[in-house]
Amino acid sequence: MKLHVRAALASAIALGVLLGPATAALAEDSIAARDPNDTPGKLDMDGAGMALKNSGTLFVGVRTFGSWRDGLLDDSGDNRFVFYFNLDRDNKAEYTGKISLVDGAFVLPVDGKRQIDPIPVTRTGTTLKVKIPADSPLSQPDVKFWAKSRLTGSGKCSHTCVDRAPDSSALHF
Ligand SMILES: [Ca+2]
Ligand SMILES: [Ca+2]
Repeated sequence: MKLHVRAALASAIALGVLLGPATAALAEDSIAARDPNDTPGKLDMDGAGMALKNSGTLFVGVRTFGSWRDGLLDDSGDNRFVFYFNLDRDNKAEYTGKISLVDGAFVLPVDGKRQIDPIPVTRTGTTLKVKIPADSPLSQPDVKFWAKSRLTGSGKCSHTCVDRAPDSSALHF
């Protein structure tokens, strides 16, 4: 049991570090949570993480268990990672972004109270990471973040597979 706890902790730390070694070193705050192998299909998330640097730059990201091809998130289809940002301590997200592949690059357009320019997304292996500038309304120390993946494919996902991470809560500092 002790070993199990230690492995889970090490894995959560690894997920935080995936947001970037420089990010981790300079972070004012960082948080990461594992998500179980709980959803069929290729977009089953292994975890989500968030880090706020002293500069005010906010990083958010997710990692999947398995690999998948970029085209799975092509803008012409319905498959997405959806990022939720709750800024005022209620249970609703004020801003929602949906990641897709547009002209060969991943991007996060954001809908919400104020207009925000689409934010570039970086893919490294099975991790998607978004760097949100310090002057964005999303870069708040009390931000709550969670993510969903949505995949409509074949087999068990012929209707739609949705994974949420964390399952029933949000990441917050
Ligand atoms: Ca999962
Ligand atoms: Ca989940």
